[in-house]
Amino acid sequence: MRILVTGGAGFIGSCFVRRTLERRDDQVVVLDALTYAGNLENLDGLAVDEQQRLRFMRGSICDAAAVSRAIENCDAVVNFAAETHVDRSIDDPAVFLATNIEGTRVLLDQAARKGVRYLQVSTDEVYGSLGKGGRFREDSPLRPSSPYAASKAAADLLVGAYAATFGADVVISRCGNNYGPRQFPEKLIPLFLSNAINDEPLPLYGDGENVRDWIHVCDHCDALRLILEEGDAGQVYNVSAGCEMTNRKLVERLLDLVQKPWSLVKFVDDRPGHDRRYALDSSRLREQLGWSPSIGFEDGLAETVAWYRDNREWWKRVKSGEYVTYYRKLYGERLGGVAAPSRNKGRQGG
Ligand code: NAD
Ligand code: TDX
Repeated sequence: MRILVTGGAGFIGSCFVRRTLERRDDQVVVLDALTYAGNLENLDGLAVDEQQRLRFMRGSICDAAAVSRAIENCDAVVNFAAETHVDRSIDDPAVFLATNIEGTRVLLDQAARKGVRYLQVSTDEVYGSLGKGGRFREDSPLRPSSPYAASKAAADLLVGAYAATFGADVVISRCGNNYGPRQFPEKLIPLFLSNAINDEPLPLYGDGENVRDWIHVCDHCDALRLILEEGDAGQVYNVSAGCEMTNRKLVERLLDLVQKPWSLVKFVDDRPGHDRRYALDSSRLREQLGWSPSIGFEDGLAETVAWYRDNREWWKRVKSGEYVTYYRKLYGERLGGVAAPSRNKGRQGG
């Protein structure tokens, strides 16, 4: 199988590429714009076999000509390419709408024209926020809270429309929060781990009682492969390992693993529109396609911590650029950094 993997230089996409190339008969074409979140180092060591089964093309999913070149001879498309960080979508929604909606439209046009299967990698955030009880099912209403989530929900609707109107062969996956190696250190786990290792403050939003549904990135990627090959056309599949946790609990575990004190935690203003709880019912995926996760949270988290401990150079390089300026702008002196506008003032341009 030859698969076009868009966003394959990012966190989850690069894991999917790695796992795909473990199958000797598969080939991968990566199309990635290499935004701040894309990193060619994430693909290091791959495709060094004699058959050169990995091809990398730098380009945007919004660029029809680039997509047309990349999709040639491919049997399927898996779309990971997206702007993915909620806080950035609050600061600057425009690029989220461009990449996540228009980019999806460009990909769908070409996948439908070629008649190849298209998998849209979506998220639990499209459903919005849950109270204490219940879990989202695939038919739960879409009530996105952030511009990021709204752009992903819009893309999901577009995918459904291409199936209904043009008979496109599409499937959609909706997964909870991923963790594992090579995640950009703006997301909770890698940000807090890398800060804690450096004895830097950990900015915990609100009361820290928000709940996320965690899954190891490899379990997510295995589910995606199954959905790609065996999912029913037009169907949506929730992907969850059933591991719900408050941010506060998670941070306690992280600090234990790196043996750093709770005093590093600094409570900061809550994220506007911050969803209180996510939890997914993934019985469709488990019962119809026979998927189950294989990595327990304790083991997966310990392995992730070890990866960040052993790969300081990776995250030091990633953190050394624009990232630092961005976070100083958001949190300023509250993190003990340079004086800077507060989070909300910054957002209003003050
Ligand atoms: P990431 O931010 O680590 O990587 C995104 C990748 O997309 C980067 O390599 C970036 O360069 C690339 N990209 C951005 N804009 C592009 C464009 N216009 N054209 C081509 N490439 C572009 O993201 P991730 O965490 O790996 O997420 C991958 C996908 O999975 C996203 O669609 C996201 O919505 C979805 N998802 C993520 C999570 C999670 O917890 N991280 C959970 C559920 C779903
Ligand atoms: O500095 C922080 N402090 C903090 O308290 C950050 C970055 C996050 N948080 C909180 C907000 C969330 O409740 O931690 C939780 C996780 O935050 P993120 O890592 O930003 O992830 P989240 O907003 O839950 O979204 C993630 O999961 C779904 C991914 O970023 C999305 O791409 C994915 O679709």
